[in-house]
Amino acid sequence: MEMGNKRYDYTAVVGDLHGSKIEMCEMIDLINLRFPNTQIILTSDFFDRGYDVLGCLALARENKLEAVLGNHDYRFLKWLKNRDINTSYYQSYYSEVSDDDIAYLRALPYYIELEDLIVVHAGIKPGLPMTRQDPHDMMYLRYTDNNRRSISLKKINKMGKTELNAKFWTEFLENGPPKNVIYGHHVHSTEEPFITKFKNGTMCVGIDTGVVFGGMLSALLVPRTITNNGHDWSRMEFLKVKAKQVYHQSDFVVR
Ligand SMILES: [Mn+2]
Repeated sequence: MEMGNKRYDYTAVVGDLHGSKIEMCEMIDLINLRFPNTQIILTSDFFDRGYDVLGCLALARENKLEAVLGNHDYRFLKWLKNRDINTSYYQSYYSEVSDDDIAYLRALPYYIELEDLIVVHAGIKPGLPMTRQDPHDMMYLRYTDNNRRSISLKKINKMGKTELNAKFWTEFLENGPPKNVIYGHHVHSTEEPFITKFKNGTMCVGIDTGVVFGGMLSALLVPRTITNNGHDWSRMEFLKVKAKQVYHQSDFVVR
């Protein structure tokens, strides 16, 4: 989803939404006011848990925001394909979602890659170029064992990370990803984005600070370089909008 030749002054990656429309509006206003001419990229997960899923989706579409497909958005698209399957849960969204919203969702990529950064909803595996990453990993990756079998959060919360020898996907990158990776999907903390730094000078930044769980909506904001061939990472900062309330109770201990 490259936006032609448009030159921006900043890039902002905004974390997972889950229907948190008021906080999303506040964040977009904050970015537009303080950092005009910003390329905004969402880690998405518009769907489930929150109070105004379709409002967030419409806002993203109307503002022509770029976004990567989240697992919850993917689930809705999957449901759309075969509407008669067991769950009527998505029916309420479907009765109100516009064709434009569906077209917007269907056009979302699994990742967005700029000169010196990658935005993905969940994670990536090491040693593979982005074009060869598994879409399922890009939307779902979290903890696995050493054989890369997924371990659910439920199991981790029950038995403990150490006991299960569970490793977060970033722990497999060892020397680091080829470019900085900004991701959502996993709430490491409801206060602060989670930064993992690597030997090669790159980093992974987990930007989902659980707004729907009463945490924050966070955005990573970084200026582009004057020559416009990347970003000035020494000037990276985080913008935060506190959730107005707890919209959904988390089943998991945030760690
Ligand atoms: Mn997710």
